[in-house]
Amino acid sequence: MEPTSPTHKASSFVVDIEQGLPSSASDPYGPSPGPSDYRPSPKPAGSATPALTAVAPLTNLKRLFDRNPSAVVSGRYTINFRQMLILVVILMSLTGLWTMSRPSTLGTDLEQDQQYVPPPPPHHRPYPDIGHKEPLIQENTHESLPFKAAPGGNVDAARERYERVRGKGTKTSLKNIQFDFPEESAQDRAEREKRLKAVRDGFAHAWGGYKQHAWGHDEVRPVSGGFVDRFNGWGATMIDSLDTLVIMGFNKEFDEALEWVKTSFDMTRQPTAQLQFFETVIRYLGGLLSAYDLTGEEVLLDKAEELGGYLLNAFQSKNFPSGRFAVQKSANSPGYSFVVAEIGTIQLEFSRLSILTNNPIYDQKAQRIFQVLGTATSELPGLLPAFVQDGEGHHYSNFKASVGGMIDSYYEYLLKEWILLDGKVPKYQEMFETSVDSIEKYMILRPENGSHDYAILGTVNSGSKSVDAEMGHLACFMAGSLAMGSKYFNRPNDLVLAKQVAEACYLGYHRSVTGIGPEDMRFMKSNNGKGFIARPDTFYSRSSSRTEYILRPETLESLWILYRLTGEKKYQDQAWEIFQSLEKHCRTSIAYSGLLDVNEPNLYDNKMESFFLAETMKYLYLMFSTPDVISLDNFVLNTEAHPLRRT
Ligand code: DMJ
Repeated sequence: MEPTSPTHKASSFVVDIEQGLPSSASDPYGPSPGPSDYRPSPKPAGSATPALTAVAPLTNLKRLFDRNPSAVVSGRYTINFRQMLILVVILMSLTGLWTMSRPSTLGTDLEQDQQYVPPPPPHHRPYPDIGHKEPLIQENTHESLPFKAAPGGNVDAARERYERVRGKGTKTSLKNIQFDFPEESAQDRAEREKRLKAVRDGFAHAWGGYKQHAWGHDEVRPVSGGFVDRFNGWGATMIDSLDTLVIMGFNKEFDEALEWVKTSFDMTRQPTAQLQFFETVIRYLGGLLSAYDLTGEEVLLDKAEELGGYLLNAFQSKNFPSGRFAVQKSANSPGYSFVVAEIGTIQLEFSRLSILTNNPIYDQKAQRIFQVLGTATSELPGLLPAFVQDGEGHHYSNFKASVGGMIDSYYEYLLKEWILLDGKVPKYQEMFETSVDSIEKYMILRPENGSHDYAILGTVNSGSKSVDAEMGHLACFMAGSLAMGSKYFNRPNDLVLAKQVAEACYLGYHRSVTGIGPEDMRFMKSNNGKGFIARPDTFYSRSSSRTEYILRPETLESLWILYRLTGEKKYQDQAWEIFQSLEKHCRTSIAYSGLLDVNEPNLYDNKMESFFLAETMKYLYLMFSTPDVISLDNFVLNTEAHPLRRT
C-alpha cells in the first residue's frame, strides 16, 4: 500500500504521518482497526506516579480538620491563618503534581494547538532514570562476573537468564556456522565495550520514555509524549521488548514488565475487533515465546498458548489464515486472496509453540501452508507474487517479483523453519535454494561502471524478465538470509552476493544527508539496461516518494549476521556509524523517533515502532556483545528478531 501524504502537521518539526501511512511498509495490512479501548493498567512496583503520591497530602488535610472540631461552624469549615497557610502550600503542591502527572494528554494538546517547541540538542536532554546507575558492562565480558542481579533482585533468576541467553539448553544436529572468533586484543575489547555500553544506554533511554509516557500501551510518541495504540492495544512495545531486556541484562526492568504481563496483559478486551494476524504473530507470539525461552517464566508460555488459540481462529479457509482475526471465534471470516508474507511468516512461532506445549496443532497448520506453497509454480521458479490463492498447484504469471514488502519474510522463513526443525524437512531447503537461484538469475543489478562492490535486488517483471532498479529497506534482510544459507548449504557465491547487497544497503545510510537510510532506494537504469547508475546521491533517492525512515532494522540485521559469520570488523564499524546517526538525528528527549525524510534533519514523525526495541537496538547490541550472546548456533531469530531456542 502506498502512503498518502501527511495529513496534519503538529509543527514544522513534527508531522504525524500515522493517518497516512500503514504501520510498516511491509505492512500490506493497512491501517489497524482503530483506537483501542485501552484501560489504564497498574504501574510497576516502585514507579508510583505523582498523581498517586498526591493522596498523602489529601489525607493530611482531612486530619488537620479532624484535629480542629471547633473550626466547624454551622455546618461549614472555617480556618485560622496557620491553617490557611498550610492549605495554600498543599494546593500549590497539588497543582504542580497534577501538571506533572498528565503526560498522556500532551500529544492531544499538541496536535490541537500546534504549540510544539522542538527538543533541545541531544547533549542537553534529560536522561530518564530507570535505575541503572552502576556500570553493568561486566555482564558481557568473558572474564568478569558471570551474571548480575538488580540490587535486591533474584540472583538465581538472573543467573538462569544469563545462561539461557548464552545457549543453555539448546540442541542441534546442524553444523555450526558462526565464525570462530579468536581472543580479542585489549584495545579491540575496550572499543567494543564502549560501543556496547552506548547502545545499552540508548535502549535504557528509550525504555525509560516508554515507561514514563506509554506504559502498557503499544507505542510511545517520542516527540510529543503520550502514546498510540495501533497493534491491538495490548502493549506491543512491552511484549516486543521482553527478550531485549533479558539479553541486555535489565533484570529489574524485565521483572517489572513480567509483573505487568501477569496482572494486566489482557487479550480479550475487544473480542470482536479485527486484529492484524501477521503483526500479532511476529510481535506478540514471537515476543512471548522468546522471552519464555530466555527465562523459563511459565506465565509467558501460558500467555503464548492462550494467544495461539485465538490465532487459530484465523484459519477459516482450507489451508491459509486470513489477514485479520478476532479473539471471538464467531467474529472470524475466510479470506479470498492471501498475502504471502502473512501466511508464510508464522512457521517459526507456530512450530516452537507446538514444541513447547506438546500440542501439534499449531505446527501442523503452519507447515501445511508451506506444503501448499511448495506445490505452486511460477514463471520465475521459487519466486511468487505478493498475493496468492489458497489451494495446491497454482501457477503464477505476469507478476512483479521482489524480496521486499508483502513477501520478504516468506523467503526468510523457508530457511529459518528448516533450521528450527533441525534440517529434518529437506523440502524447505529445496524451496529456499530454488528461490535463491532465481534471485541470482533475475534480480541482481550492479552499478554500470562494472563495480562488484555492491549490488541491489531489483523488482522483476516475471513475463518480460525486465528489472526495475528499486529496492526497499525491507529487502535488506535478504543479505543475512543469503549469508546463512550459504554456510548451511555450501553455496559460497551466495555469501559474495550477501556482502554486496549489504554494502548497497549500508551505502543508503552512508550517502544520505543524515546518515540514515531511506525506505526505498530508487536508481536510474543504466543505458544497457543491465545495471544502474550509481551517482553518489542515487542511494538515498531524492526523487523517491519513500524517503522516510521508520526506525527499521533490516540493514543492521544483515550487517550483524555477516559479522557473526565472517568476523570482519568492518561490519561493526558500519553498524557503529549507523548508531551514531541514530543518536544524532533520531534521539529525542523521550525516546527515538523516525524521520519523515532522511535528507531533511529535524523532520520527526513522532512515532517509535515497537520493532525499534525488539530489533534495531537488539541487533546493535548483539553486534558489540561477545559472540556467545544469542549465538546463531544456538538460536534462530524470528522476523521480529526474537531468538527462539533450537531444540
Ligand atoms: C518488522 O515488523 C519485521 O521485521 C517484519 O518482517 C518486517 N517489518 C518490520 C521491520 O521493518
